[in-house]
Amino acid sequence: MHPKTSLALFCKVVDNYGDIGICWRLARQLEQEHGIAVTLWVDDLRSFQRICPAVSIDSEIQQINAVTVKHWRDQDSAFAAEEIADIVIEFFACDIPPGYIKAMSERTPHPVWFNLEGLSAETWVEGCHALSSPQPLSLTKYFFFPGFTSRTGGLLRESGLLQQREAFQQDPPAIAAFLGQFGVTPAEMAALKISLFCYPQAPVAELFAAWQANAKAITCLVPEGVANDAVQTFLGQTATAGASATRGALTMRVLPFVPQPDYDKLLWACDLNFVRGEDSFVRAQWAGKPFIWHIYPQDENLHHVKLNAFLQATTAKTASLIAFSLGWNAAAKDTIDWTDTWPQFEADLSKIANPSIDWQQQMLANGDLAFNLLKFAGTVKQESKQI
Ligand code: TRH
Repeated sequence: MHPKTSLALFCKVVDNYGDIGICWRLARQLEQEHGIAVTLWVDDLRSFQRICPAVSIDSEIQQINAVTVKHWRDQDSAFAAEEIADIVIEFFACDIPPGYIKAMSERTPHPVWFNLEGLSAETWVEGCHALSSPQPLSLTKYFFFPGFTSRTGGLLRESGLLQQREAFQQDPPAIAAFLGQFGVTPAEMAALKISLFCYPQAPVAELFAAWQANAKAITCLVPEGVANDAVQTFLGQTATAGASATRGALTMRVLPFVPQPDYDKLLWACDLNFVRGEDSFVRAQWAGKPFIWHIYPQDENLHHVKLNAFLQATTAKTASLIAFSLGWNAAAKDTIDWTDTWPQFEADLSKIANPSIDWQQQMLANGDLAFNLLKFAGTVKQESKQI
């Protein structure tokens, strides 16, 4: 019997939950669907615990869903060549420990070494995806880019995800039970359901005012800690999980920050999702519902270039979605009047829902990121045997 392929995934949490969110999703999928022995090195167990309550924040090493999780805190220790995995991934150019790199060079064969990059729809990504970069100690690193075209690594997607989603969306009692556990009432379920996940800079208070004045009832479900100031002002009380208030057409309900698989269900259950960063942005695309993306802000408004690249690439759009997205990300040329912009966008929601299914078909054709990454690692291994 062949020993399992081993893989080490190094994750530094720069900010929030996206870094660990992506690495955890990838680690689980590699183990569950491909039988890889995965070790996930992560420096911030507290952030990890927020999306995965099974994580113990005091453990140096723990097994979660058959993935070995190591608390990454010591950059200086030495490693033996036998400890080095067959495949090594550094997420987002985090510097992996020098001792680990040295042991990589002492291992025969050398592991296949990846830098897994962030997601962008910009066209230069295709030219950089899978490029090799010679490193000291005769090592080679490969750049692996997720993306939206067949010349990129594709998007993270577990096998069976879309079937699970469809089964859930076609099961009203399951949706009612899921939302009911957060106190969402039948009347709130019958309204236009919107999940809200964004950065603090979003013009949330202005949008709440437009929703309050809406012709149709709206239920806004917001995880605890998100848009805290505006939510608190609207509620007139602390925005802790379970708090809710109705003003005009808008009912606001604060949810707990849910475990990662439940966040998918929340996206599947809502009619419109506001998402942010990278991982929730991708999950919203697999949810098959209209969504608005709040992109992670970068210096010199670099994120506006990325936002525009995505808006240009996606087929799931209307003029009102583009106007809304630019306004939401402070990337519009003119000042946005949300009381005008919202009704136009709301009227277009059904038009956006269908193209989003076409967009999904395009993304599906690119294969999923975990599969593409392993396939590429196999090719690299094969080529290095022939040299
Ligand atoms: O949290 P984010 O803003 O994360 C990131 C980081 O800031 C990172 O440094 C940056 O590189 C990246 O954005 C672009 O947003 P994101 O990527 O959507 O990650 C959120 C994760 O949290 C995702 O895995 C879903 C999960 N989540 C839950 O598990 N439960 C919840 O209730 C919510 C709201 C999210």
